[in-house]
Amino acid sequence: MKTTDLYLLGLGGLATLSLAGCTDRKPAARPMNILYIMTDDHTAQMMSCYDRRYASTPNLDRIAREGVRFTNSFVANSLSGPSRACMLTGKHSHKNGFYDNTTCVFDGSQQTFPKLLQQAGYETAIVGKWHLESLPTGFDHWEIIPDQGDYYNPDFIRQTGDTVRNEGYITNLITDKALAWLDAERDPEKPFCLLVHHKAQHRNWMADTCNLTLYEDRTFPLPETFYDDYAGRPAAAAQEMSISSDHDMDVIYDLKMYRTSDSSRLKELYEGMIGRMNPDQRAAWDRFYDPLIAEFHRTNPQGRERAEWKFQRYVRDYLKTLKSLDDNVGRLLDYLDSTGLAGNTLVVYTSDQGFYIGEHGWFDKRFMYEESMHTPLVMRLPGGVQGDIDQLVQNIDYAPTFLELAGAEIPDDIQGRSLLPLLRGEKSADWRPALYYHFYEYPAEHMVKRHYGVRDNRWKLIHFYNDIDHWELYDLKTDPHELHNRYDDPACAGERARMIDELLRLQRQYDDTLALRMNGDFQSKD
Ligand code: SGN
Ligand code: CA
Repeated sequence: MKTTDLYLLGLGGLATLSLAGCTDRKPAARPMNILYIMTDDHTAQMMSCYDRRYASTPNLDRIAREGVRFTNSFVANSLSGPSRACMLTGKHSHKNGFYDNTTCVFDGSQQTFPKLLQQAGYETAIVGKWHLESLPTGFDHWEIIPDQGDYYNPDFIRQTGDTVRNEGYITNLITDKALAWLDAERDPEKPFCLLVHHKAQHRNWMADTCNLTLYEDRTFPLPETFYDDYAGRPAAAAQEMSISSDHDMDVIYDLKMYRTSDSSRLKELYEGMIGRMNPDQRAAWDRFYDPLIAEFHRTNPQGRERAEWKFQRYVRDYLKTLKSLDDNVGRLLDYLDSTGLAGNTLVVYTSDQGFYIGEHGWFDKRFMYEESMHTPLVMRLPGGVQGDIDQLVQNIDYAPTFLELAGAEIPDDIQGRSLLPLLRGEKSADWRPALYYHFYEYPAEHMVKRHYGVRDNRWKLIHFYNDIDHWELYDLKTDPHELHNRYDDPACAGERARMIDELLRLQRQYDDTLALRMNGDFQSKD
């Protein structure tokens, strides 16, 4: 009998049936609640349980300490909308139909895990960033921000269809709404699945006024690859996500060096954002930034000095924004503790993808190179194992994990794999040997070319296509920063052939027919 069956029997007042013969009557097992917290553009280099160089994230680390840290967690398509669609459906982009942020509308009539959880007796809710163009389906309750939303005094779209401006800072507000639903609005008789989707850490990293002065006395180490020359990697050379380029990382919009007399590509966007602030918020903002702006114009750094000044400002803003995020995750964990829900709730923390913090000289994501494809993932399952889980996992795995936890059937067309056996410490000898990736949003902002590829525990093969036909192969063991493309290196011919076979195998398994056609000569190889 599944846990859900026990629960349903319990609801019908028949719980004792499953305990027939017992003298000591225990309550029926309740299905586990699910609290899924997903941030935007939060990368593992900025989470202290993964990397101690920059951030201190005690609340996020607590989930890992009391549960598990996945050391090899990746996304299938490193961009917000596509990642969310993969997560909701348990399928790669070519199956859920949401390939990119710019041209797609999520088909809300398709199968998603929240809908299947509803059928299994769960109450489902989402608050925060949605970013799938159509309105949410499969949720008993939802309140979302339009598109990317705003850090200050943001609008929220309600289930009634109204768009309502809320006074305050986005990360606090999303958490307030999540807590309000948990505490007073949900049906306490049903297990819940709540998705808390933050706007933070998305560009342009506008911190709460109470955190503005943090980290100003710190100078952070430049990543080893900050001055990458992109040799042997033409797609990496063609991107527009360079910290040093003022076209890509805007001094006004991204780094807040705003004067009405100056101009920049994204100045108007920034004016819209500070224009939303109330007088107190704006006064605190200007009090902090005005002296920095004056200093910036006085020193007017150029060349490498300017690039490194931009890096320091970027990291500080990112960390200040992260402080609110970590504090607010703490509020949710405290609530679970104080209500006793912690003992019966799976807590998941992840991001919609990784992000570059100066590696290769970049911000943003999109590429299959490690810092973007790799994604923080920590989970706390009551009664589950603790420590690190090293298997290769991907965001298409969340849907089947939650379904199995709920005791629901996992439909055959779901492409991900349940992580529950790993969370329960069961043997997993036949775990997948490699992961598949496919990025489509090109031509578009940041100009990262279309590509797909495969990553196993040591090697990575990437094919950039569309207006380029270029293959790359990396040995992550000897070249973890992916600086040396070994595709044409005769010493790697064996690994190259093996990885091409693995790529074709996965493209067939996942039925990515477009990609199979892009393989050129290899497609006929069967
Ligand atoms: C915005 C940002 C981009 C970012 C995309 C996608 N530009 O367009 O830098 O790559 O979102 O991000 S901005 O000028 O509007 O800030 S995603 O995480 O939502 O996919
Ligand atoms: Ca994102």
